[in-house]
Amino acid sequence: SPPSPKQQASDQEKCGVLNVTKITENGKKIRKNWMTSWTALKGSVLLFQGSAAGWKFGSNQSKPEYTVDIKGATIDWAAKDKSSKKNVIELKTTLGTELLIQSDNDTLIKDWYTTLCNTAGTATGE
Ligand code: I3S
Repeated sequence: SPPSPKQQASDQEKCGVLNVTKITENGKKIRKNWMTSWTALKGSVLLFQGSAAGWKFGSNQSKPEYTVDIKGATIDWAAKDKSSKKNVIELKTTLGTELLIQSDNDTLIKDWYTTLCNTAGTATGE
């Protein structure tokens, strides 16, 4: 039977278009490469999908998509020295991956900030 509207709502919690770059991979600093991505949060898993050719998110990537579990991740507004862009969120996972997430839309980015904080925090049981 098809999922109820309630089930669908809990399966797909939030999605939208954001600018994103990975800055650290396995604890090692990597070159910034800002990309516009379709972003979806499902449970504590954040999925980024590229549409443009050449969309690449760090190394070891065969598909134009990237998923990261943000359970227990540290979420904060990025310090000025991390980027010249406005509205930049810094996300550090427990495995030492660091991402920057950005949008010029103030309302949109604040919504994401709240959602990401709640998701990372709730998942740790704090
Ligand atoms: O932190 P950085 O290195 O100043 O970041 C900028 C660079 O990645 C730059 O690319 P190239 O160094 O490959 O030219 C990007 O175009 C900029 O967008 C990066 O800075 P912002 O401040 O936009 O995050």
